[in-house]
Amino acid sequence: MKSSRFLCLFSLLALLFAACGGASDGDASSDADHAAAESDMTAAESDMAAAESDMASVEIVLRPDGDNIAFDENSTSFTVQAGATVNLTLENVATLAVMLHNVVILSSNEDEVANRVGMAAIAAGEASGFVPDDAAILAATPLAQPGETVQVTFEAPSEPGTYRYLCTYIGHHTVMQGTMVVT
Ligand SMILES: [Cu+2]
Repeated sequence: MKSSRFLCLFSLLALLFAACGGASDGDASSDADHAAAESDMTAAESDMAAAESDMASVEIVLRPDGDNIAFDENSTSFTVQAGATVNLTLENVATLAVMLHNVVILSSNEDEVANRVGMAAIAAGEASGFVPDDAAILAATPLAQPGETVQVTFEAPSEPGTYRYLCTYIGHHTVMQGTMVVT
């Protein structure tokens, strides 16, 4: 430490200040810049890979609000990219035997369509899993018993917008709804 200080001081006296401080600092910082640029590039590459895999598929988990006929507060809306592959999971955390649920995703956000599908589901009955044959249905999970987890994979609409989803188990469709936002 002492000797390097001495060397530096000596250089200063010899009017070689630039050579002592400047030049070596310059080398060090250009090495650091180089390393930073390389790590930036690595970060950019991994960001790109992440973006691509986001585009490829997205995991969505929905849950009912305990034993209430409702989605929980984190399950009333989710956002996906247009055209993304959506792996949607419904975790039926209810414990009451009557609390069966599903998730039926519609190609519309209109009350009229939601009501039509909800009513048709009741008519379609248990054999259909309460999923009627309706052109407005984009995707639907099977019916989940209390404690059961069900899943459906579908492609998000290519058109950005807001799409309704609902549980079509008997008596649930008017109150157990949410919206899928496609960006
Ligand atoms: Cu339900």
